[in-house]
Amino acid sequence: MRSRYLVTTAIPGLGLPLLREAGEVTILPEAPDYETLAALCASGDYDVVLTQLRDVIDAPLLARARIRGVSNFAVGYNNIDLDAATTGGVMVANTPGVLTDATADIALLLILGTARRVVEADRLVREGRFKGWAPELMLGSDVSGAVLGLAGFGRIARAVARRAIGFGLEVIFSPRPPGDRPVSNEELGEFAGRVRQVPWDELVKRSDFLSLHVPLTDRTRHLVDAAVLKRMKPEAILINTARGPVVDEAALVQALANGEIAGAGLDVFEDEPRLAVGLADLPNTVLLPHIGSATVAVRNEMARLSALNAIAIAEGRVPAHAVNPQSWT
Ligand code: 8YV
Repeated sequence: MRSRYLVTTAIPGLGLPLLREAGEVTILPEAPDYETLAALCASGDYDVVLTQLRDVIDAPLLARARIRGVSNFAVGYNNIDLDAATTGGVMVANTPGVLTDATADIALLLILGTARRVVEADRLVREGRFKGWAPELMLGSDVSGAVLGLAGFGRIARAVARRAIGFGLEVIFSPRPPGDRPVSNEELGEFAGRVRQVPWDELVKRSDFLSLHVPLTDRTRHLVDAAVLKRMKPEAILINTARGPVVDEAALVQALANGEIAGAGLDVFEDEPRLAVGLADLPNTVLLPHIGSATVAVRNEMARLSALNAIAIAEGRVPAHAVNPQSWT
């Protein structure tokens, strides 16, 4: 029997042609709600589901599901209950690596864009309020010489560090906030002697730019809450290209409105696509619609990887990017 794939949202590039060559492909006409997706997964009509971040694959859905695996079109997989998948023998795969540089570029863009007030400045020009150069027009803050604190030191954080060093920032990091673990020089590799590990609390206090690069887990949900925002410098800027719920967004709005911190550059939101009340009215923010991986080449690669992962799972092979390879042992 040919493999059967359920694709919750059409993917670009070679993704769909690869799947069609390998089996029967069903593409849903619109993003499914939870009940629809749960029923489709329970139907027994599909071997593998190719999901997006907004598709919630939780324990109750997995308990009813009759599928071999889930191929997520993302490097993050916080939409999937991994323990329940592993217990249920459901293989989960993701798309790491291919979006590292693109996402790091967006983090740098947010650092530069918030520091130099690019959105405010652009708006001023478009609205006809640019009346000529002036010594104090649209003054921002310096990036070179500033301290960049990286919360997390995985692939994307390292790619941000590489860029930031080029821009003359001093880079400090905490590898696994709010916890800690020592990172050896060997592990630091090219960064040994060029970046410095500090405890999470010091990272919060010292950073001019605090950039988040942690996965969303029970431990990192609201990692940046009202108390953390209060401990940041008043001139500090928060950058989030990771996951919205890592930040208490309502507390962030308060902190920005009260001048507890100077600005925020966000590519992700706590309850996407909704924004916390008041966030969009704050001038000291740059807000992007989750475009960290949004280049043509990167999305094509994500599509290719997620299709190859799905095909491997359907054919009973452990995929190249298995998140829980132990699920089949
Ligand atoms: C995607 C992402 O745009 O890979 C991730 O974890 O957040 C982004 O690259 C998003 O996941 C699309 O599903």
